Amino acid sequence: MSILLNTNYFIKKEASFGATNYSPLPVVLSRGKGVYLWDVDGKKYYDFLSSYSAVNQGHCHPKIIHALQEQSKKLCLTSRAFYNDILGPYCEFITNYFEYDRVLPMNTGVEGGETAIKIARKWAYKVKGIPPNKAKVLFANGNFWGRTLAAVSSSDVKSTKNNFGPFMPGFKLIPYNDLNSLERELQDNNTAAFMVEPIQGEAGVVIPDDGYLEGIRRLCNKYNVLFIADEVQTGLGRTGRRLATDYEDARPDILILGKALSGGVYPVSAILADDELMLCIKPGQHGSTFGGNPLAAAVAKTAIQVIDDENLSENALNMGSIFRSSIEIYSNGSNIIKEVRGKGLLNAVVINNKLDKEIANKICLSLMKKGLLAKTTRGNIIRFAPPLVINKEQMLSSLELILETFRSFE
Ligand code: IF1
Repeated sequence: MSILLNTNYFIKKEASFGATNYSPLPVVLSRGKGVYLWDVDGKKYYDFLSSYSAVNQGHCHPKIIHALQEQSKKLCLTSRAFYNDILGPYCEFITNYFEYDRVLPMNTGVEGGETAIKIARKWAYKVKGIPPNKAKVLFANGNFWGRTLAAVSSSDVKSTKNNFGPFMPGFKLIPYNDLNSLERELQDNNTAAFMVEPIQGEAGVVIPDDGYLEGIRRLCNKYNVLFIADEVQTGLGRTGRRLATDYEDARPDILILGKALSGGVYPVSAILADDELMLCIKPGQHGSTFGGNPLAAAVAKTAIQVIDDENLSENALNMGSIFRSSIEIYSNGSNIIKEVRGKGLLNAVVINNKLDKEIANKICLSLMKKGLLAKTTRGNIIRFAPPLVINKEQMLSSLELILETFRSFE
Protein backbone atom coordinates (compact mmCIF):
# COMPACT_ATOMS: atom_id res chain seq x y z
CA MET A 1 0.00 0.00 0.00
CA SER A 2 1.38 3.36 -0.91
CA ILE A 3 1.46 6.01 1.73
CA LEU A 4 0.17 9.39 0.62
CA LEU A 5 2.60 11.93 1.94
CA ASN A 6 1.05 15.32 2.49
CA THR A 7 2.22 18.91 2.56
CA ASN A 8 2.95 18.96 6.27
CA TYR A 9 5.16 15.91 6.03
CA PHE A 10 7.55 17.62 3.61
CA ILE A 11 7.45 20.97 5.35
CA LYS A 12 8.33 19.25 8.63
CA LYS A 13 11.27 17.42 7.02
CA GLU A 14 12.77 20.69 5.79
CA ALA A 15 12.07 22.43 9.06
CA SER A 16 13.71 19.59 11.01
CA PHE A 17 16.75 18.84 8.88
CA GLY A 18 17.29 21.83 6.63
CA ALA A 19 19.04 25.06 7.51
CA THR A 20 16.62 27.81 8.38
CA ASN A 21 17.73 30.34 5.77
CA TYR A 22 14.36 30.56 3.98
CA SER A 23 10.72 30.95 4.93
CA PRO A 24 8.78 29.58 1.96
CA LEU A 25 5.04 29.80 1.43
CA PRO A 26 3.47 26.60 2.79
CA VAL A 27 3.11 24.87 -0.57
CA VAL A 28 5.02 21.73 -1.57
CA LEU A 29 5.46 21.41 -5.32
CA SER A 30 6.06 18.19 -7.15
CA ARG A 31 5.39 18.93 -10.83
CA GLY A 32 5.64 21.78 -13.30
CA LYS A 33 4.69 22.37 -16.94
CA GLY A 34 4.83 25.70 -18.73
CA VAL A 35 3.23 28.34 -16.51
CA TYR A 36 1.73 25.75 -14.18
CA LEU A 37 2.89 24.06 -11.00
CA TRP A 38 1.20 21.24 -9.07
CA ASP A 39 1.55 20.50 -5.37
CA VAL A 40 1.80 17.09 -3.72
CA ASP A 41 -1.99 16.95 -3.41
CA GLY A 42 -2.40 17.54 -7.14
CA LYS A 43 -3.60 21.15 -6.76
CA LYS A 44 -2.70 23.30 -9.78
CA TYR A 45 -1.19 26.79 -9.58
CA TYR A 46 -0.12 29.58 -11.88
CA ASP A 47 3.56 30.29 -11.22
CA PHE A 48 4.02 34.05 -10.92
CA LEU A 49 7.55 33.90 -9.56
CA SER A 50 9.24 31.71 -12.20
CA SER A 51 11.91 30.80 -9.64
CA TYR A 52 12.99 34.44 -9.52
CA SER A 53 13.01 34.68 -13.34
CA ALA A 54 15.05 31.52 -13.91
CA VAL A 55 12.13 29.76 -15.61
CA ASN A 56 11.45 32.24 -18.44
CA GLN A 57 10.94 29.36 -20.90
CA GLY A 58 8.33 27.69 -18.67
CA HIS A 59 8.71 24.61 -16.49
CA CYS A 60 10.17 21.49 -18.10
CA HIS A 61 10.27 22.94 -21.61
CA PRO A 62 10.31 19.89 -23.92
CA LYS A 63 13.19 21.13 -26.09
CA ILE A 64 15.36 22.03 -23.12
CA ILE A 65 14.60 18.76 -21.35
CA HIS A 66 15.39 16.93 -24.59
CA ALA A 67 18.76 18.69 -24.84
CA LEU A 68 19.49 17.84 -21.19
CA GLN A 69 18.55 14.19 -21.64
CA GLU A 70 20.43 13.67 -24.89
CA GLN A 71 23.62 15.32 -23.66
CA SER A 72 23.42 13.58 -20.28
CA LYS A 73 23.59 10.19 -22.04
CA LYS A 74 26.79 11.18 -23.84
CA LEU A 75 28.96 13.33 -21.60
CA CYS A 76 28.24 15.49 -18.56
CA LEU A 77 31.48 16.74 -17.10
CA THR A 78 35.07 16.90 -18.23
CA SER A 79 36.39 19.83 -16.19
CA ARG A 80 38.29 22.50 -18.09
CA ALA A 81 41.49 20.49 -17.84
CA PHE A 82 40.38 19.01 -21.18
CA TYR A 83 38.33 20.25 -24.13
CA ASN A 84 34.85 18.98 -24.80
CA ASP A 85 32.95 19.04 -28.10
CA ILE A 86 30.01 21.13 -26.86
CA LEU A 87 31.66 24.13 -25.17
CA GLY A 88 33.39 25.62 -28.23
CA PRO A 89 30.28 25.68 -30.45
CA TYR A 90 28.28 27.07 -27.50
CA CYS A 91 30.83 29.88 -27.03
CA GLU A 92 30.49 30.75 -30.71
CA PHE A 93 26.71 30.65 -30.51
CA ILE A 94 26.28 32.81 -27.40
CA THR A 95 28.87 35.40 -28.42
CA ASN A 96 27.21 35.78 -31.82
CA TYR A 97 23.82 36.04 -30.21
CA PHE A 98 24.81 38.77 -27.76
CA GLU A 99 27.45 40.35 -30.00
CA TYR A 100 30.53 40.08 -27.82
CA ASP A 101 33.98 38.70 -28.65
CA ARG A 102 34.14 36.17 -25.82
CA VAL A 103 32.26 34.38 -23.07
CA LEU A 104 33.40 33.04 -19.71
CA PRO A 105 31.05 30.31 -18.46
CA MET A 106 30.21 29.89 -14.77
CA ASN A 107 27.30 28.30 -12.91
CA THR A 108 25.39 30.74 -10.73
CA GLY A 109 24.53 34.40 -11.02
CA VAL A 110 26.69 35.38 -8.09
CA GLU A 111 29.70 33.70 -9.67
CA GLY A 112 29.02 35.81 -12.74
CA GLY A 113 29.23 38.91 -10.58
CA GLU A 114 32.43 37.72 -8.90
CA THR A 115 33.94 36.96 -12.29
CA ALA A 116 33.01 40.37 -13.69
CA ILE A 117 34.60 42.16 -10.73
CA LYS A 118 37.78 40.08 -10.95
CA ILE A 119 38.15 40.89 -14.64
CA ALA A 120 37.44 44.56 -13.97
CA ARG A 121 40.15 44.67 -11.31
CA LYS A 122 42.64 42.87 -13.54
CA TRP A 123 41.89 45.32 -16.37
CA ALA A 124 42.22 48.23 -13.95
CA TYR A 125 45.79 47.22 -13.06
CA LYS A 126 46.95 45.83 -16.40
CA VAL A 127 45.32 48.26 -18.82
CA LYS A 128 44.00 51.35 -17.08
CA GLY A 129 47.10 51.56 -14.87
CA ILE A 130 45.53 51.94 -11.43
CA PRO A 131 48.18 51.48 -8.68
CA PRO A 132 48.26 48.02 -7.02
CA ASN A 133 45.29 47.27 -4.75
CA LYS A 134 43.73 50.69 -5.26
CA ALA A 135 41.01 49.73 -7.75
CA LYS A 136 37.54 50.82 -6.74
CA VAL A 137 34.29 49.24 -7.90
CA LEU A 138 31.03 51.17 -7.60
CA PHE A 139 27.60 49.70 -6.87
CA ALA A 140 24.17 51.28 -6.45
CA ASN A 141 22.27 51.49 -3.20
CA GLY A 142 19.70 48.70 -3.04
CA ASN A 143 21.72 46.40 -5.30
CA PHE A 144 21.40 42.64 -5.00
CA TRP A 145 23.62 40.19 -6.80
CA GLY A 146 23.77 37.15 -4.57
CA ARG A 147 25.06 35.76 -1.31
CA THR A 148 28.84 35.42 -1.46
CA LEU A 149 31.02 37.53 0.80
CA ALA A 150 31.81 39.93 -2.04
CA ALA A 151 28.12 40.26 -2.87
CA VAL A 152 27.10 40.97 0.71
CA SER A 153 30.05 43.37 1.02
CA SER A 154 28.49 45.54 -1.67
CA SER A 155 25.02 45.34 -0.13
CA ASP A 156 23.30 47.99 1.97
CA VAL A 157 20.53 45.67 3.16
CA LYS A 158 20.98 44.85 6.84
CA SER A 159 19.31 41.42 6.80
CA THR A 160 21.60 40.06 4.09
CA LYS A 161 24.72 41.72 5.46
CA ASN A 162 24.70 41.93 9.26
CA ASN A 163 27.27 39.84 11.16
CA PHE A 164 28.99 38.56 8.03
CA GLY A 165 31.90 41.01 8.23
CA PRO A 166 34.67 41.88 7.80
CA PHE A 167 33.79 42.96 4.30
CA MET A 168 35.58 43.25 0.97
CA PRO A 169 37.47 46.53 0.59
CA GLY A 170 37.46 48.61 -2.58
CA PHE A 171 33.69 48.77 -2.98
CA LYS A 172 31.66 51.95 -2.86
CA LEU A 173 27.93 52.59 -2.95
CA ILE A 174 26.25 55.45 -4.80
CA PRO A 175 22.55 56.29 -5.19
CA TYR A 176 20.69 54.38 -7.94
CA ASN A 177 19.33 56.34 -10.90
CA ASP A 178 21.61 59.31 -10.15
CA LEU A 179 24.07 60.22 -12.90
CA ASN A 180 25.50 63.20 -10.99
CA SER A 181 26.64 60.99 -8.10
CA LEU A 182 28.05 58.55 -10.60
CA GLU A 183 30.03 61.25 -12.40
CA ARG A 184 31.53 62.48 -9.10
CA GLU A 185 32.85 59.00 -8.33
CA LEU A 186 34.05 58.38 -11.87
CA GLN A 187 36.35 61.40 -11.56
CA ASP A 188 38.44 59.39 -9.09
CA ASN A 189 41.18 57.90 -11.28
CA ASN A 190 41.15 54.73 -9.19
CA THR A 191 37.59 53.87 -10.17
CA ALA A 192 37.64 50.68 -12.26
CA ALA A 193 33.98 49.84 -12.81
CA PHE A 194 30.34 50.49 -12.04
CA MET A 195 28.27 47.34 -11.63
CA VAL A 196 24.51 47.85 -11.80
CA GLU A 197 21.17 46.18 -12.53
CA PRO A 198 19.24 47.87 -15.40
CA ILE A 199 16.15 47.36 -13.23
CA GLN A 200 16.70 46.60 -9.54
CA GLY A 201 14.93 43.31 -8.82
CA GLU A 202 15.28 42.52 -5.16
CA ALA A 203 14.88 46.19 -4.26
CA GLY A 204 11.31 45.85 -5.55
CA VAL A 205 11.49 46.22 -9.33
CA VAL A 206 12.93 49.73 -9.27
CA ILE A 207 12.95 51.17 -12.79
CA PRO A 208 15.37 54.02 -13.45
CA ASP A 209 14.51 57.09 -15.53
CA ASP A 210 14.74 56.83 -19.30
CA GLY A 211 18.26 57.75 -20.30
CA TYR A 212 19.91 56.41 -17.13
CA LEU A 213 21.53 53.45 -18.88
CA GLU A 214 22.64 55.59 -21.80
CA GLY A 215 24.00 58.09 -19.30
CA ILE A 216 26.03 55.39 -17.57
CA ARG A 217 27.46 54.33 -20.92
CA ARG A 218 28.37 57.91 -21.87
CA LEU A 219 29.99 58.71 -18.50
CA CYS A 220 31.89 55.43 -18.31
CA ASN A 221 33.30 56.17 -21.77
CA LYS A 222 34.26 59.68 -20.73
CA TYR A 223 36.20 58.53 -17.64
CA ASN A 224 37.52 55.19 -18.96
CA VAL A 225 35.56 53.16 -16.41
CA LEU A 226 33.89 49.81 -17.12
CA PHE A 227 30.11 49.51 -17.23
CA ILE A 228 29.14 46.10 -15.85
CA ALA A 229 25.45 45.23 -16.33
CA ASP A 230 23.97 42.61 -14.04
CA GLU A 231 21.29 41.19 -16.32
CA VAL A 232 20.99 37.97 -14.32
CA GLN A 233 17.35 38.78 -13.63
CA THR A 234 16.50 41.30 -16.37
CA GLY A 235 18.12 39.49 -19.29
CA LEU A 236 16.84 36.88 -21.74
CA GLY A 237 13.49 38.38 -22.61
CA ARG A 238 12.19 39.07 -19.12
CA THR A 239 11.68 42.82 -19.62
CA GLY A 240 10.36 42.55 -23.18
CA ARG A 241 13.70 42.77 -24.97
CA ARG A 242 16.64 40.41 -25.42
CA LEU A 243 18.38 42.45 -22.69
CA ALA A 244 17.09 45.33 -20.57
CA THR A 245 20.08 47.39 -21.75
CA ASP A 246 18.74 46.94 -25.33
CA TYR A 247 16.11 49.57 -24.48
CA GLU A 248 18.81 52.23 -24.74
CA ASP A 249 22.08 52.83 -26.52
CA ALA A 250 23.88 51.28 -23.58
CA ARG A 251 25.98 48.26 -24.46
CA PRO A 252 27.77 47.15 -21.28
CA ASP A 253 31.49 46.38 -21.26
CA ILE A 254 30.74 43.28 -19.22
CA LEU A 255 27.37 41.55 -19.42
CA ILE A 256 26.41 39.12 -16.65
CA LEU A 257 23.79 36.47 -17.39
CA GLY A 258 22.39 33.71 -15.21
CA LYS A 259 19.00 32.41 -14.12
CA ALA A 260 17.07 31.85 -17.40
CA LEU A 261 20.27 30.88 -19.21
CA SER A 262 19.63 27.64 -17.34
CA GLY A 263 16.25 27.17 -19.02
CA GLY A 264 15.12 26.58 -15.46
CA VAL A 265 16.71 23.16 -15.34
CA TYR A 266 20.38 23.31 -14.52
CA PRO A 267 22.53 26.17 -13.13
CA VAL A 268 24.31 28.09 -15.89
CA SER A 269 25.73 31.59 -15.87
CA ALA A 270 28.11 33.51 -18.07
CA ILE A 271 29.84 36.78 -18.52
CA LEU A 272 30.37 38.27 -21.95
CA ALA A 273 32.96 40.88 -22.92
CA ASP A 274 35.30 41.86 -25.72
CA ASP A 275 38.95 40.89 -26.21
CA GLU A 276 40.50 43.85 -24.39
CA LEU A 277 38.86 42.72 -21.16
CA MET A 278 38.54 38.98 -21.51
CA LEU A 279 42.16 38.49 -22.59
CA CYS A 280 43.30 40.03 -19.28
CA ILE A 281 42.53 36.65 -17.71
CA LYS A 282 45.26 34.07 -18.38
CA PRO A 283 45.23 30.30 -17.76
CA GLY A 284 45.05 29.53 -14.06
CA GLN A 285 43.73 32.92 -13.00
CA HIS A 286 40.05 32.05 -12.83
CA GLY A 287 37.76 29.06 -13.29
CA SER A 288 35.32 26.54 -11.93
CA THR A 289 35.00 22.75 -11.87
CA PHE A 290 31.54 22.87 -13.41
CA GLY A 291 31.64 26.08 -15.45
CA GLY A 292 31.37 25.32 -19.17
CA ASN A 293 30.57 21.66 -18.76
CA PRO A 294 28.95 20.00 -21.80
CA LEU A 295 25.60 19.49 -20.10
CA ALA A 296 25.40 23.15 -19.14
CA ALA A 297 26.50 24.27 -22.60
CA ALA A 298 23.87 22.09 -24.31
CA VAL A 299 21.15 23.34 -21.98
CA ALA A 300 22.10 27.02 -22.26
CA LYS A 301 22.25 26.96 -26.04
CA THR A 302 18.78 25.44 -26.23
CA ALA A 303 17.48 27.82 -23.55
CA ILE A 304 18.51 30.80 -25.70
CA GLN A 305 17.13 29.22 -28.88
CA VAL A 306 13.74 28.68 -27.23
CA ILE A 307 13.53 32.35 -26.22
CA ASP A 308 14.32 33.33 -29.78
CA ASP A 309 12.20 30.72 -31.62
CA GLU A 310 9.10 31.36 -29.51
CA ASN A 311 9.42 35.17 -29.56
CA LEU A 312 9.31 35.22 -25.79
CA SER A 313 10.61 38.79 -25.50
CA GLU A 314 7.74 40.08 -27.61
CA ASN A 315 5.26 37.98 -25.67
CA ALA A 316 6.65 39.34 -22.40
CA LEU A 317 6.17 42.86 -23.73
CA ASN A 318 2.54 42.21 -24.72
CA MET A 319 1.50 40.17 -21.68
CA GLY A 320 3.21 42.68 -19.38
CA SER A 321 1.15 45.53 -20.83
CA ILE A 322 -2.05 43.59 -20.29
CA PHE A 323 -1.02 42.86 -16.70
CA ARG A 324 -0.10 46.43 -15.78
CA SER A 325 -3.03 48.13 -17.49
CA SER A 326 -5.48 45.79 -15.81
CA ILE A 327 -3.97 46.35 -12.34
CA GLU A 328 -3.76 50.09 -13.02
CA ILE A 329 -7.44 50.32 -13.88
CA TYR A 330 -8.27 48.37 -10.74
CA SER A 331 -6.01 50.54 -8.55
CA ASN A 332 -8.11 53.64 -9.27
CA GLY A 333 -10.32 53.76 -6.20
CA SER A 334 -8.49 50.95 -4.44
CA ASN A 335 -7.43 51.39 -0.81
CA ILE A 336 -4.82 48.68 -0.90
CA ILE A 337 -3.00 49.06 -4.23
CA LYS A 338 -0.55 51.95 -4.23
CA GLU A 339 1.21 51.35 -7.50
CA VAL A 340 1.94 48.84 -10.23
CA ARG A 341 5.23 49.11 -12.09
CA GLY A 342 7.39 46.99 -14.32
CA LYS A 343 8.70 46.27 -17.76
CA GLY A 344 7.67 43.24 -19.78
CA LEU A 345 6.93 40.46 -17.32
CA LEU A 346 9.06 41.81 -14.47
CA ASN A 347 6.37 43.52 -12.43
CA ALA A 348 5.68 44.64 -8.90
CA VAL A 349 2.54 45.74 -7.14
CA VAL A 350 3.06 48.00 -4.14
CA ILE A 351 0.56 47.33 -1.37
CA ASN A 352 -0.62 49.95 1.10
CA ASN A 353 0.43 48.44 4.43
CA LYS A 354 -0.38 51.40 6.67
CA LEU A 355 -3.13 49.59 8.56
CA ASP A 356 -1.64 46.09 8.42
CA LYS A 357 2.10 45.44 8.11
CA GLU A 358 1.44 41.82 7.11
CA ILE A 359 -1.14 42.51 4.39
CA ALA A 360 1.13 41.69 1.43
CA ASN A 361 2.02 38.30 2.91
CA LYS A 362 -1.64 37.65 3.61
CA ILE A 363 -2.50 38.48 0.01
CA CYS A 364 0.15 36.00 -1.20
CA LEU A 365 -1.31 33.30 1.07
CA SER A 366 -4.77 34.03 -0.25
CA LEU A 367 -3.49 33.95 -3.85
CA MET A 368 -1.91 30.59 -3.08
CA LYS A 369 -5.23 29.22 -1.86
CA LYS A 370 -6.87 30.45 -5.05
CA GLY A 371 -4.18 28.82 -7.19
CA LEU A 372 -1.55 31.44 -7.96
CA LEU A 373 1.96 31.62 -6.50
CA ALA A 374 3.68 34.96 -5.93
CA LYS A 375 6.03 36.23 -3.25
CA THR A 376 6.61 39.50 -1.44
CA THR A 377 9.81 41.51 -1.38
CA ARG A 378 10.71 44.37 0.96
CA GLY A 379 7.61 43.74 3.07
CA ASN A 380 4.84 45.38 1.05
CA ILE A 381 5.78 44.69 -2.57
CA ILE A 382 4.47 41.66 -4.44
CA ARG A 383 6.42 40.55 -7.48
CA PHE A 384 4.45 39.21 -10.45
CA ALA A 385 6.79 37.55 -12.92
CA PRO A 386 5.30 34.51 -14.67
CA PRO A 387 7.18 32.41 -17.23
CA LEU A 388 7.39 34.28 -20.53
CA VAL A 389 5.41 31.52 -22.27
CA ILE A 390 2.19 32.65 -20.59
CA ASN A 391 -0.53 33.21 -23.22
CA LYS A 392 -3.32 35.78 -23.24
CA GLU A 393 -5.99 33.44 -21.96
CA GLN A 394 -3.78 32.36 -19.08
CA MET A 395 -2.90 35.97 -18.29
CA LEU A 396 -6.56 37.02 -18.24
CA SER A 397 -7.59 34.17 -16.00
CA SER A 398 -4.64 34.90 -13.66
CA LEU A 399 -5.70 38.54 -13.52
CA GLU A 400 -9.20 37.44 -12.52
CA LEU A 401 -7.72 35.52 -9.58
CA ILE A 402 -5.46 38.42 -8.63
CA LEU A 403 -8.16 41.10 -8.79
CA GLU A 404 -10.67 38.91 -6.95
CA THR A 405 -8.06 38.49 -4.19
CA PHE A 406 -7.31 42.23 -4.02
CA ARG A 407 -11.07 42.94 -3.78
CA SER A 408 -11.40 40.64 -0.80
CA PHE A 409 -8.81 42.73 1.07
CA GLU A 410 -10.35 46.16 0.39
C1 IF1 B 1 18.13 34.19 -3.15
C2 IF1 B 1 15.46 38.26 -4.67
C3 IF1 B 1 15.44 37.77 -7.06
C4 IF1 B 1 19.87 38.63 -8.86
C5 IF1 B 1 20.67 39.51 -9.62
C6 IF1 B 1 22.57 38.15 -9.32
C7 IF1 B 1 21.85 37.22 -8.58
C8 IF1 B 1 20.48 37.47 -8.33
C9 IF1 B 1 20.06 40.74 -10.20
C10 IF1 B 1 22.52 36.01 -8.02
C11 IF1 B 1 19.73 36.54 -7.52
C12 IF1 B 1 17.88 35.93 -6.23
C13 IF1 B 1 18.52 34.81 -5.51
C14 IF1 B 1 17.50 34.36 -4.50
C15 IF1 B 1 16.46 35.42 -4.43
C16 IF1 B 1 16.68 36.26 -5.64
C17 IF1 B 1 15.89 37.43 -5.85
F1 IF1 B 1 14.44 37.72 -4.07
F2 IF1 B 1 16.41 38.41 -3.82
F3 IF1 B 1 15.07 39.45 -5.09
F4 IF1 B 1 15.75 37.14 -8.09
F5 IF1 B 1 14.66 38.73 -7.24
N1 IF1 B 1 21.98 39.25 -9.81
N2 IF1 B 1 18.53 36.71 -7.16
O1 IF1 B 1 18.58 38.88 -8.65
O2 IF1 B 1 22.16 34.85 -8.70
O3 IF1 B 1 23.73 33.33 -7.49
O4 IF1 B 1 21.32 33.25 -6.96
O5 IF1 B 1 22.17 32.43 -9.16
O6 IF1 B 1 17.41 33.81 -2.24
O7 IF1 B 1 19.31 34.48 -3.00
P1 IF1 B 1 22.36 33.39 -8.03
